[in-house]
Amino acid sequence: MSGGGTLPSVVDDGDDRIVCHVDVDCFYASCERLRDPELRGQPVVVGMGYESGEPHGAVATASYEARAFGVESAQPISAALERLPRMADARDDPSLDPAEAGYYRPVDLEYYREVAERIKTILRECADRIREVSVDEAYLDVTERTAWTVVDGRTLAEGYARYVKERIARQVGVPASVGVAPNMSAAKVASDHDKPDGLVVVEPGEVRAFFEPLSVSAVHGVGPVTARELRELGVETAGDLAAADPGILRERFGERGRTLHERARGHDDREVTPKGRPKSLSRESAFTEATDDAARQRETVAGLAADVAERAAGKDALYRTIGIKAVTPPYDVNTRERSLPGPVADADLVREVALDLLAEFAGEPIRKLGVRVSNLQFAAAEQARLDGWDRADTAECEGDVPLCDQSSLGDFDA
Ligand code: TTP
Ligand code: MG
Repeated sequence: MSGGGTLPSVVDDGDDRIVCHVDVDCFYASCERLRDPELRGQPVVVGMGYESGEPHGAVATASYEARAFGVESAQPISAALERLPRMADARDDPSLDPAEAGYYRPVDLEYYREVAERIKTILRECADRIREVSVDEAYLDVTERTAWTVVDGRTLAEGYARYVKERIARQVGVPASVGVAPNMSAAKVASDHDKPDGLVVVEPGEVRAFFEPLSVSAVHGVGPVTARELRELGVETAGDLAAADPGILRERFGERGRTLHERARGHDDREVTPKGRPKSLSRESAFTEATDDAARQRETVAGLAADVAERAAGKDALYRTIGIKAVTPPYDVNTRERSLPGPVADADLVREVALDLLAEFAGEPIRKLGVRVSNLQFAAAEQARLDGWDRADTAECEGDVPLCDQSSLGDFDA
């Protein structure tokens, strides 16, 4: 950020934080094994739209033993069956080898949710703040529970992560991979780095080196499409991405380019906040060309302010700080904010304060404007609902949608 103030609520590089990312290994298959010991150690395929004995449906997940046969998520069951026949068929058919067959089960979401609920209870006990990303995946901020201090050649954080992992194994009975790092995106990559049953620790100061050799698609937020586009630019590894020209990335991918560049460099300021309870809410709008037309600028800010206030109202959020962002050519990001004596939910006030802050830029050309409310508080009734782990949707933050957690709510600096 240059050319202006920084928002005090934005954390620095957060090198002292300790974030764990927990992701259960082949979750649905692990749940099936939990209630049917016959499946343990065996190839297991869980099919969406699958019915016993039928070839219909698609693979929701496969155990690692089944993956070794080439079975993977989203594959049609018929294709999976070609690679890995059903155990029942193999037993009846002398031309098939039961040692090269697997168990197929239909999805039973209700049961998986129950198991997820048991895991969630443990995770809640293990961290001060947790963010549930999908049915089998969560970020934990454990900064207050442990430390990066090294004792006998290991960090205390590693011991703590092992404790979390073992509690899940012992109390619930499913294997999970855990990544520990000073920020969310590095923790996410770490948990994925040594699956299944992984425990990967990336200490502060090692994040950039850890990313360096990885494929660019390992960077959280780089899906197959972005990976392909990056490769066209000659960017193959996360190290290449970290070293790439930020101007070119921004040109090609917009703000997202900046975020991905930062992540590859080991920076990720996002805080672990419960889903639906962001640290801030904001909206931005870019002009096709920089404009110094004060009326247009004010009109834009007024519109953004109304939008942000409405979203805050929709979330039953009160705010104590109102801010604006003004991007001036070439790409100087200026932020200004004002804090109020107490939390409010007042659309007129958001507009007034935002316009007042804009006045400082009178006469300057502006490329982009943003309005943000922060220091949020949520009404108590709403908190109970938002805390619920009530959805079985998955992989929400994968693919080419990198800004879908709290940063999608528009954190200026995400
Ligand atoms: P993931 O955590 O992505 O996958 P996983 O737990 O099966 O395997 P691993 O973490 O070891 O790589 O998703 C969690 C569950 O979500 C998964 O068990 C099944 C479900 N799911 C689908 O139904 N369809 C999909 O395409 C994916 C990726 C997951
Ligand atoms: Mg998983």
